[in-house]
Amino acid sequence: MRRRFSLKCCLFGIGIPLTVWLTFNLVSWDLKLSANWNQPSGLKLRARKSLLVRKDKTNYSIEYRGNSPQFGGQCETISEVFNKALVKRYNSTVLNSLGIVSSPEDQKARDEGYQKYAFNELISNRIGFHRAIPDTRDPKCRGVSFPTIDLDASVIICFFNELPSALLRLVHSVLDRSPKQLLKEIILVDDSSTHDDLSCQIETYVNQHLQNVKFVRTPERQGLIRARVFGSHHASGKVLVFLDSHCEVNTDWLEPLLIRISQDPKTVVVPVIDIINHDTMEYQSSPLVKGGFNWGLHFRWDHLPANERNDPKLGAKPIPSPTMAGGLFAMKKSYFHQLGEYDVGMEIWGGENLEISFRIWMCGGRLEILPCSRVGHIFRKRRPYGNPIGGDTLMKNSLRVANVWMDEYKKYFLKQRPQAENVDYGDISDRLSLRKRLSCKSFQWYLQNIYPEQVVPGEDVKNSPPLPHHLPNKKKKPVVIKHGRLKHVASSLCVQSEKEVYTKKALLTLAVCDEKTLAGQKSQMWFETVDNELILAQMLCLDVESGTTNKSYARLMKCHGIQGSQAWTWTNKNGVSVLYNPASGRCLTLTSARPGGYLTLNLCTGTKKQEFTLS
Ligand code: UD2
Ligand code: MN
Repeated sequence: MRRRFSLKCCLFGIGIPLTVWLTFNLVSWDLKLSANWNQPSGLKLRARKSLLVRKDKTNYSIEYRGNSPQFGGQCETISEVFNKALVKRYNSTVLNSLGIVSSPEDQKARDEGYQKYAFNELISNRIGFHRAIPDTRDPKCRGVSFPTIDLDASVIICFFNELPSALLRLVHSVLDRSPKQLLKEIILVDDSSTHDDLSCQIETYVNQHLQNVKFVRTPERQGLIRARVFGSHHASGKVLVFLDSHCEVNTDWLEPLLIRISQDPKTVVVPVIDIINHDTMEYQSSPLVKGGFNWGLHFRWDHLPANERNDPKLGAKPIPSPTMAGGLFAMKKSYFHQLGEYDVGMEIWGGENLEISFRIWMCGGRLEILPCSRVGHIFRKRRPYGNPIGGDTLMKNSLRVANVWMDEYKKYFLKQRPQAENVDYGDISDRLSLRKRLSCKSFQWYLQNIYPEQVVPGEDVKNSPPLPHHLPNKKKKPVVIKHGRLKHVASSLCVQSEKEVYTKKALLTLAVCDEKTLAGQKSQMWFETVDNELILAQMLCLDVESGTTNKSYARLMKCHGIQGSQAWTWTNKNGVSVLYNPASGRCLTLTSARPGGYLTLNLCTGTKKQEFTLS
């Protein structure tokens, strides 16, 4: 409401004189900047064009120059989350039972959080704005003294409808873990979030409590690509560091990035992207890999070639990478502008990471992953936001990439995505002239010199297959720490499978404990592992059907080794020892305390129906 009102006011009250003034300024500004910068960027060309040619796009041009629109006044209330988070510090790197769901209100908050953000809001809010995280760097990176660095960074964080606790934990992690002299500022770009109240609260919090953090807002939703360009135009540091809005930076994350850029201003650097588990918020180390892509123009991770894998300096040495994932990288501001910023004809999400990667390598730069810089990111299973312009923005953006950068190799993309033939990808002439102006090399050169591992359709397979996008941990052999019967305390009954121990999807039930026969030794014997799995008869894992449905049954599934639905921790709730599944926030519960009673997952209330032992 507030926002609509202020926009209206803006449009009718000062809109017309403002437009005239901005039109005038826009033209002289463009000329000024073209003179300052060696290469005028695609954005400026497009902005000028759109001003002259497409009236409906006038606002779009203006927003790169104007101040960000403000809400009319203060937010009515600062919510609980903010007040609590201000004073709290979560000092452990282990999350224990933070995700426990013990009331219908908890359950509601958790479910709504998944809906809105596609990760566990309950845990994120309970952690607050500060927490300790494990230092995931190779020991070779630690304890080194850094040289004097003659650069400073503007950290640009664009967000659309982000959960405040996730965003502000990132902001505080940057403030807490970056040397003051190297951090020029943090720029928060609100890409016209529609959660008005939260957006206003974030702005108020930032203005009241944080120095060196600028809050700017796009007047209308731009998508992450144009929002980043918008943010970069507000930056005054020598280096731009882009981060997704649900990250946390790790110890000494900034120094390696800046040092490398100061050695070579045309090197674009990427930290290792550690994994923040979307269900549990646990911070986990990622393996060292490179960025690649497939011919459908999806980003993927590739193994390191053997010579790099066996290099004794691995872990501390830069890893040249054919592409970047997109969300986290640093480059010199002057180089960002010189190289043509981003393709601002791209919409909302997707493809810009491959575009900038190709551009960097083909136009004389370099792209590296720096293993001594670590930043965690919440990898989600889905994008929780919509797209106001409709259509498949990844498809449109990828078509722009293929047509500008891929020369004759674009046919492989079109073959993979035949639907692309009929998609309008807009005008790419600015980007084609940029490519010419920068005298960029061919895509064939890029494939031969930068990405020789890539298999071109029709050519022989040369190298090992790619890794999947989300880097699941490798399946390890289970390490058993304890074994025995899983007993329900009050009834002294034992948990076993409803079917044979090797039957997948079988539900779990209670039975009279059989401690005498050989069959009982097997069918009621549970093995607890270091990874918090409970494996029946060393065969199948205790698993839950689904984390969010109201009543989910416990069942046996093949062990997948990535925790989640198969992780169980012993937790004390109201003096009762319960088996808590962090991924669902729920506890193992009986339907009834008699033989044949089933086991389900329920709110952790600490009742007798949830009290178990392994003995
Ligand atoms: C990955 C990248 C992401 C981007 C994307 C391809 C990582 C970790 N993330 O997807 O940065 O390169 O691939 O385009 O490599 N946002 C806006 N406005 C919008 C939509 C999104 O500001 O209209 C923000 C969003 O709040 C987030 C960032 O852009 O901070 C990236 O979006 P995402 O997290 O949904 O992308 P992700 O991680 O799936
Ligand atoms: Mn992201």
